[in-house]
Amino acid sequence: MKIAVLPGDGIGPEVTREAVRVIEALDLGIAMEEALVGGAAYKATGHPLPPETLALAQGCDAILFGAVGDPDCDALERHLRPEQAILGLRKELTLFANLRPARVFPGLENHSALRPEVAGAINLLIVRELNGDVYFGEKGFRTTATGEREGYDIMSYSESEVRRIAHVAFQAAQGRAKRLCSVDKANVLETSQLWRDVVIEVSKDYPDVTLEHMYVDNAAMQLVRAPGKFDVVVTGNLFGDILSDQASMCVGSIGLLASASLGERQTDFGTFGLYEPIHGSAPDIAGQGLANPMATILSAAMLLRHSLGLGEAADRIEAAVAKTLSAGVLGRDLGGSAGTAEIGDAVLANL
Ligand code: GGG
Repeated sequence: MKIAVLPGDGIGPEVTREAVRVIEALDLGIAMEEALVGGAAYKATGHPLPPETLALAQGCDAILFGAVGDPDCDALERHLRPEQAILGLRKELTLFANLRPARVFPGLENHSALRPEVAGAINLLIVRELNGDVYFGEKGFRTTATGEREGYDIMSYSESEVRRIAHVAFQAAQGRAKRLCSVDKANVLETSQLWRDVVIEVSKDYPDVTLEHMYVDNAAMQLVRAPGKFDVVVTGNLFGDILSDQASMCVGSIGLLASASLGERQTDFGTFGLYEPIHGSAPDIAGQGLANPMATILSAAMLLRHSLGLGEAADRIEAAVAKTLSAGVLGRDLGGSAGTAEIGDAVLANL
């Protein structure tokens, strides 16, 4: 079993280090190899996703990813910016299904960051499509006939792209409370009308799952009003990016939200995938040992479960995180004072 470790930029290396320590402590016989990605890779090689990093990722069973984004790179052309590395990995490796679970951890139910009337009920899974939408449609910059500057990003989805993510979402719902909410903007967007039509077609294969449709603006509101009403949410790349950050605040902090990006490739042990915290590189606190590594540690748990078939080890990590939170070892994002290494130490002690 081999994992590619891509720490990236900003707080990425700090939080990834703690997740690697946790995997090592479990002594599972997993080889890990590190490579540059994002702004760090651009600075060293001139490319945010160097061919050797992509080759390493392709040759492993799974990827543990930190975060990308570096203000030093803000002035670069778009194809050289750090964020292109994660978009490139998702596209090159056909990782089209991003699973973003959000639930209130044991020990946090009464935390002041949470609204007590909804906290106990929140246990949702956002299934975000990752290979289409405005992120990958034609984009550009032009000057109009009147001399005005104009930027454009084409939003497009093909039927097959919607169909394959819909299947993932229905199957996820079958393993949970059997409720699926498909989020779109079908009253305005052609892509969303296609999305809705295809999701309805796919639903015929899953008669045991209750399907509802919600416009994205309403979904944003309902996530605040009654997040406990959602089970599985399936949506496009852009809406999923925004709604999952919003969902993270329903459960306390973005520092707790892990994610798995999966495709169809199978390894000897499970499904090949990339695992990353949903947060970015947080350059404002980088290098200070302040970031909460729990989202990355929980991403490592998802990696062990989905890509390496090590469900028991994943359960141990999740239990150790819950115990750490219950013991009041909280990062600054949750109103505590524990630093990155201190949280990592506590999770290790609780394994
Ligand atoms: N670990 C998540 C991360 O690095 N996010 C930075 C980013 O630009 N992400 C784009 C996206 O998730 O679509």
